[in-house]
Amino acid sequence: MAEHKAGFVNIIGNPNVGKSTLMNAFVGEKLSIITSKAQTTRHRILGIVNGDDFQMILSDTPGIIKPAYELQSSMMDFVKSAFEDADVLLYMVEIGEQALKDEQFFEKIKNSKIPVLLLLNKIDASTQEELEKQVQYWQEQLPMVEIHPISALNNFNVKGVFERILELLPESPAFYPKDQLTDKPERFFVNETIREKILLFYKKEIPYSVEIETEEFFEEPEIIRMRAVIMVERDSQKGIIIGHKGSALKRVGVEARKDLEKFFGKQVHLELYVKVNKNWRSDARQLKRFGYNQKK
Ligand SMILES: Nc1nc2c(ncn2[C@@H]2O[C@H](COP(=O)(O)OP(=O)(O)OP(=O)(O)O)[C@@H](O)[C@H]2O)c(=O)[nH]1
Ligand SMILES: [Mg+2]
Repeated sequence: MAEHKAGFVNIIGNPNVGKSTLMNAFVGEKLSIITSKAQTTRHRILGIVNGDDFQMILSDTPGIIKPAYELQSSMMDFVKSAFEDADVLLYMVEIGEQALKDEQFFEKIKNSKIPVLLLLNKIDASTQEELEKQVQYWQEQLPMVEIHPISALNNFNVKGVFERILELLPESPAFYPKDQLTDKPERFFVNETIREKILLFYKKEIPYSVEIETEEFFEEPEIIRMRAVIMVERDSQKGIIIGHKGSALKRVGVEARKDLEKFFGKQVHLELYVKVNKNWRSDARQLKRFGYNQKK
């Protein structure tokens, strides 16, 4: 029988370096939302690439930060879990970056027993000279680690990295059915699409104070009907989300619906409303309900 390879390939790094952009490029679907703001990703999201003789299970994780509240602690628990089950680690940095802000995680990478590929991302925004300097810098920092310059955005050298990961994957049967693309349910992608629009359209603390819950997802032959609640921490934030005569909320709804129609390949009806849920991001019980705090 022909050899079959399968394993977990976990992407970690500082916020905003392009982890989600890379995972989507590998999978060829927009599984993870992407914005120019830090802490766009809050969960660990699997993206599965299947072939006849392999299954590569990528996992996108939140950017590494020092947690200031319970939600962020639980985001870092997702990162820790990504260290525990990886067969290959992809440590992503961007051009110009100087080491991980968190030394504990950096030590873990230094001492990793499993293969680590350092992906030097966003080289499209760099010069040859700067790139060479950066490669040298990282070689000194992490002599045991392979360095791969890439541009996740422009798909430069993404295929090369993919081929290298395939070589490193252990021999193993598949972990998931071969037609499965992710571990997350449909409602998760509804939540995330709405949250992406909120990250894009609102300033400062607002996006970080928001959580989405899709309460209804009902598929009819011609249309999918969805209803989602946008939760904020304070009354003042509710007003900002809704905007003058509801115009801001309407924009979120329109833009999210367009993306969801693309994602599900079907007409979508999306109803949104806003609710105050005081201090949800510091409340362990609520976080658990929203899919965080899984270990606790
Ligand atoms: N120029 C350039 N920009 C990139 C590249 N890859 C990603 N970006 C941009 O970098 C920003 C962050 O990308 P994400 O993929 O959301 O980064 P992330 O590491 O998942 O961020 P968090 O989830 O917040 O930790 C977005 O504006 C991307 O368009 C690249 O190769 N070149
Ligand atoms: Mg991300």
